[in-house]
Amino acid sequence: MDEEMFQNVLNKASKYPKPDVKYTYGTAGFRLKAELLPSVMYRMGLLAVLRSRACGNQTIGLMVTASHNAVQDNGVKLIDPMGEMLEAAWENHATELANSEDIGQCLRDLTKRVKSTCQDWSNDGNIVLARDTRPSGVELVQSALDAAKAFRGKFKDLGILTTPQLHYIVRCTNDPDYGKASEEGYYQKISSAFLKLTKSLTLSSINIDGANGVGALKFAAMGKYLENALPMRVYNDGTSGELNKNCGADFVKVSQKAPEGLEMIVGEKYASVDGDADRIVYFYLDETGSFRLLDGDKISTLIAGFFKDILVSSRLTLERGLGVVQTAYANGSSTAYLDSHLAVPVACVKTGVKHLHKKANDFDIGVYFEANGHGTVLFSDDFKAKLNEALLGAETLPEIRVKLEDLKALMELVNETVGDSISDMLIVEAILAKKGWSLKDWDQCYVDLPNRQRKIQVNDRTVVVTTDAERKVTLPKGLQPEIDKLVAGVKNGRSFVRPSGTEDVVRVYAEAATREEAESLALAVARKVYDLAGGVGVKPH
Ligand code: NG1
Ligand code: ZN
Repeated sequence: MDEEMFQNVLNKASKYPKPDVKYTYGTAGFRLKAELLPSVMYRMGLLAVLRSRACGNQTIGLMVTASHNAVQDNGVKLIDPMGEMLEAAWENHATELANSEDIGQCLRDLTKRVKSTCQDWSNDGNIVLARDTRPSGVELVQSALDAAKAFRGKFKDLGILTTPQLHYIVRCTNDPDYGKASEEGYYQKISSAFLKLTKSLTLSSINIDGANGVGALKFAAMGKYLENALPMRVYNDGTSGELNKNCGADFVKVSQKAPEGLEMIVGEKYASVDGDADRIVYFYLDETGSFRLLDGDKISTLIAGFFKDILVSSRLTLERGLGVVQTAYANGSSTAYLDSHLAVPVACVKTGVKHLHKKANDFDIGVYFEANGHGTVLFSDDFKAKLNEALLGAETLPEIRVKLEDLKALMELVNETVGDSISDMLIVEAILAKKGWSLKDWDQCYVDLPNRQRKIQVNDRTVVVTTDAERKVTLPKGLQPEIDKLVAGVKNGRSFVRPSGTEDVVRVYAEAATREEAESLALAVARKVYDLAGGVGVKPH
């Protein structure tokens, strides 16, 4: 091993001293107050280069973002070669490296370990970096670049991008068949699929809440490629308001009200994205002026229903078929609708996109969404091969060919690497246009059960341990029987408790037949958590 290189890495590291913090690479990578991140960022620059070396010099992505969190926060996630999230074993390497007191030694050991088990080791190392619009991102990217230089990796700083754009670019860099590896290539691929699908259809305009973040910039950029097929107005574009403050997809989903910064009008269509534009939720005002939310569950049922119809009419037969993946946060009505109305199989997995993504691979067409609006669709190789074969078949009837072509365009419109608000919005818009549906028509597919989420501060959130895709708690002992008792007394009641992976809190979810019951069930469960899991501060009331 090259001692000079490790010495160089160590020397440069002194610019980024590690504060007294225990870091964990969680479901969203590292996410903290920005001032606690320079040392982490330096180390993740090193890890990204090492990961690339271990993947035979395929390009690895490094995204600097804290998504829907406050502007003072920031974070970092690594992206694996096919545009997917970092492999689980490497999450542990990331945590180890971020916490090491002797970074030179830790990196030397890690390199040795990785190299010894690696089939296609390369001495090069290639990474691409991007950031959202957080001001702290500029210096944080610089720390990662310093690391890459010291560790003799090659790097490309792509400036400001949405998280899904960077995932797409990483994928295309390593798999050019997927598309052109640039921001422009992204707009071209997605817009041309959208224009194909909506050819000769008239689309009504959409109002987008850009959360004062990168989404606002990139929706506007995409607009230029859509040839006026979809009139878009972007609000909360960052020129005055603060990132994610009283706006954006998370605010709208959790508070179930309109974001600040736009005046809602009855009959108009609205969507909110989050701070790195990987989530989207829709909303509108009904005739009575009530706010109506169409969340990730409504999006996944819309997409699954459309795929179901088109699969039937295109006569494609698939072994593993169409399926939907949800988490425990999915509204009970959405699960019932998929099950009994659409007859589409539903799987439930733990919170965290990587779990949904993995499970979606079990289907030929796997639709996955978190209720908060993060999701996409995955297609199996078998599906792709069958579709292409049917399209090439000389005997394919013209009316079937039209359906197959729609299916192909729909597939190209999807960003399979990760949830993507731009791609997801265009999928929704294309489906609504094809069906001739308004948001109200879509909304009426099923009625959400009223629900409420709460956060409880506890001494140590790891005392809460869950099982059954987080739908039951095993620890603290006695908590689950209490939840069961509370739920039993409520019509259509359901409630679960889990430690957050991204914040230092325990989350409570409750749903019931009425808003009042959902509220009081959430409160009662929150109070039990407070009592049995070591609540701190004021008891929920
Ligand atoms: P945690 O903090 O583990 O609940 C939150 C979201 C997840 C996911 C991650 C990553 C909820 C209830 N949880 O996770 O769905 O999006 O952040 O950003 O919305
Ligand atoms: Zn996000």
